[in-house]
Amino acid sequence: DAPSLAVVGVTGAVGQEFLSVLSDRSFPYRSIRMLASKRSAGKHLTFEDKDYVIEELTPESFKGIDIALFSAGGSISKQFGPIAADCGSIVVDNSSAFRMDENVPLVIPEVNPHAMAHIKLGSGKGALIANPNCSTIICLMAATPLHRHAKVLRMVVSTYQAASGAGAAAMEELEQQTREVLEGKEPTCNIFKQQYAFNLFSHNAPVLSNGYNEEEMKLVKETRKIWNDMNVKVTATCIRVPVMRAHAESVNLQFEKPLDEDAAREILKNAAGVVVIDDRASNHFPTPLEVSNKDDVAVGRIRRDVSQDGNFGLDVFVCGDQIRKGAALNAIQIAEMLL
Ligand code: 11C
Repeated sequence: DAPSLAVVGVTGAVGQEFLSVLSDRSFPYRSIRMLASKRSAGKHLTFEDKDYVIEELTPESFKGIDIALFSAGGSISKQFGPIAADCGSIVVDNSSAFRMDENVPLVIPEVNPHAMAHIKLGSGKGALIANPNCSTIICLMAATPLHRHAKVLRMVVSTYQAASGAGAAAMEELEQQTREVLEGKEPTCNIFKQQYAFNLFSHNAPVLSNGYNEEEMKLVKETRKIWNDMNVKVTATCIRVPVMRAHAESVNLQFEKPLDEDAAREILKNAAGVVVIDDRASNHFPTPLEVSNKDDVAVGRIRRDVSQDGNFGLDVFVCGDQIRKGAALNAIQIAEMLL
């Protein structure tokens, strides 16, 4: 039998993308429960030509649900994720709530599918599976194929992150501010403290006592967990840029074994979920717009790091759709592995 599904946070940017990706990939299901906060309960939505009434998320929402896709923020996940798992649902959670819990697999299907091999649909046992942070997913889609060949010892990541990472309201704010600035008006700042249109700023996640913000430390900690390598050295600087829905990242890699740029390009061309856009002659490399609404992560600027000896270092530039591979698509690929 096809599984019964629940989508938690169905009115959000990722919730809506869950539905698009389910439909695009013809994900099999026998029923879908559309769940959101009280505010949206009672509203109607159409999915695959069928009318659904959005239901309020309650502890009773998960009875009979096989797979629950969560994207309603960390506190909702913390409260309702374990309830759903206790009801026998397999929860694929897009929030940061359980990512670093040692009993919860943190999975990118192309990278570490084995981490969730013990979780079986139809066993009657519920479980939690965490979707990594979008900037980690996009970075590791490019870095992992190279890591498998030459073992990354150290990785330096600089991000250029889109509005979508902060939700649908942030995307609206970027659009509204752009219009306001062009009209000579004062830009409205509700989501971010500073002007976003025609500007960029350090990622809005809270800054920790070590000076890194939470987004940066997610890259550090999640990489170690996903690669199961507590020794890999990772540092990151995360920046919010006025782009709508795809993140870009500069990734500098230091390897244990030599890996030249031609070999790296071939490895990336053959990597699942990756496309190489690396045309030096016409200066054509990945852009956020080119990967928007696309499944694959694009990699380019593949070049030897001249600051390192021999072929022990590479620089690459990566772009990936934040809402799709960075969130909804990755979660649904996890769900597909359960089928
Ligand atoms: C961003 N990655 O682009 C963030 C948002 O841990 O799931 C998602 C935060 C998270 O702003």
